Amino acid sequence: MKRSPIIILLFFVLIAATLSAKERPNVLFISVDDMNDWAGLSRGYPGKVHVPNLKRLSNLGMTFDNAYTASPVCCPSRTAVMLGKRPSTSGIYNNGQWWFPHLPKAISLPMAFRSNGYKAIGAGKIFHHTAGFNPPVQWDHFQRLVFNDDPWFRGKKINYPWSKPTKNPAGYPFSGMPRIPHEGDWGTIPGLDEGKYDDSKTVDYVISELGKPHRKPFFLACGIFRPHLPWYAPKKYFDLYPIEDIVIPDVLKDDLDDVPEEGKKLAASRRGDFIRIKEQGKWKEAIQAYLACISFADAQLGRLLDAMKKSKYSNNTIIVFWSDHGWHLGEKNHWHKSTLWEEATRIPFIMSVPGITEGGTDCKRPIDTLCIYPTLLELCKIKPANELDGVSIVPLLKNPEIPWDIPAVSEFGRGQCTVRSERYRYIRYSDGTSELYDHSRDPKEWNNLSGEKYHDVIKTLERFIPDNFAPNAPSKNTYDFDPYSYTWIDKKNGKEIHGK
Ligand SMILES: [Ca+2]
Repeated sequence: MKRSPIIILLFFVLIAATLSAKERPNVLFISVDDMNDWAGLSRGYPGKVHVPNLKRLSNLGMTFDNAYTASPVCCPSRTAVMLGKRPSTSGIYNNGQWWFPHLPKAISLPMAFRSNGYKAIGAGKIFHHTAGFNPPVQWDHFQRLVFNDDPWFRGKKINYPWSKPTKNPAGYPFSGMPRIPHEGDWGTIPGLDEGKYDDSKTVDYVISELGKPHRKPFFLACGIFRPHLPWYAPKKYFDLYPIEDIVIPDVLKDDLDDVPEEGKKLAASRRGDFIRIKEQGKWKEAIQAYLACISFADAQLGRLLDAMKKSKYSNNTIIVFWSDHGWHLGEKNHWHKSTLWEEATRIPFIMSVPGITEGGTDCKRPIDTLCIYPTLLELCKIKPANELDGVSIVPLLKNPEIPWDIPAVSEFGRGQCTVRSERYRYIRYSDGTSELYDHSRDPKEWNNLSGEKYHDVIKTLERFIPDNFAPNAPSKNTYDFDPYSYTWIDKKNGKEIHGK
């Protein structure tokens, strides 16, 4: 029988596609929000934390026990990861700055993958979660975080446990619904099925993509929102943490006495929440809710790992798991993120790379999240099209013990920075004042050593503080933004920037 040339051609196309898919791994990119080092890391929560799926993932790959954020607040942290540029390069220092109209030529991670033969798909919170941070133009498809659903808008039948709902006059652009209070809001939602939570829906979408055939290799991003406030989770996750077992973190009464004024200011920001929580005797309850949300996020990770195992992609998919920054629950008399200390900067970070990482290994070398962009590109054999601030950690993935003299760097606001080596943390505030902690003797960063005696240590660390901090990017009110056409209009000159 004579074969048709078309069939022969199709055969070779199929072989070529199979080969290229084999050569280039897929990426499952999983982020969580505000998850601090209590999530199964050493020196984390002193009590028991239920994160069986984080343990499962760490058994599949390499856990970085000294991983740090690029910036201890959502938008700058995520922008840094997704653009491969530090806040001091991009000028994106806070949650009120849109990156796309400011840097329209920047190549985000999904864009880098797409322009190199990959399909980029995602769901949930990858960039900052409010409107205008996640231009659809970057993705083949993206399912946005389901804001117009529980637990964001719960109707009137829910009793708020201790704070009252407030109205955000802006609301959300898609639903126009008022926003529930952000601070000090936690609990269970009686009658709401676990599958109806926003994070469940994000993960549903990613699981459905793992069940599909893909002709191209994929970059698949799953942005789990928890344990970001509000701390709502199904009851069974609260039940994992009986209130009598909750451990309140160690707080040194005069801890802030040796901290410069700028550090004291950061510690005092949004302290009102902490004061109210303590006044109402809710500290343990708040910790319980935070832990419940960590475990709920962990359960969502478990669903992803199950789906990955069942899929045909499991042998050829890199998994990277990272949190956008940490969170204080009273340490240093602070509640929230937005400081340069260990609590706000240290994060869970795990990578599993088939053929490279050995399952169940730990790496103690300090890294920061700027490594994600160059590492993924290197592993997927993509040459970066623009300059990146971070370094690839492929050498550590191959051998976690190799000498590594690059510290982790985290920035908060223009001109403020911390450098974390395996042993020390150095902090420098915008007015030049500083802190130094020796983690070999002081893991809670209680004793500020900054001074002449440690001149040599400081000199080694301050080399990594950026020489220049880019001016602040324009704030959101520079533009009119239309979420439907995803267009920004510069109010000054009428210039339009399209993100769709
Ligand atoms: Ca202190």
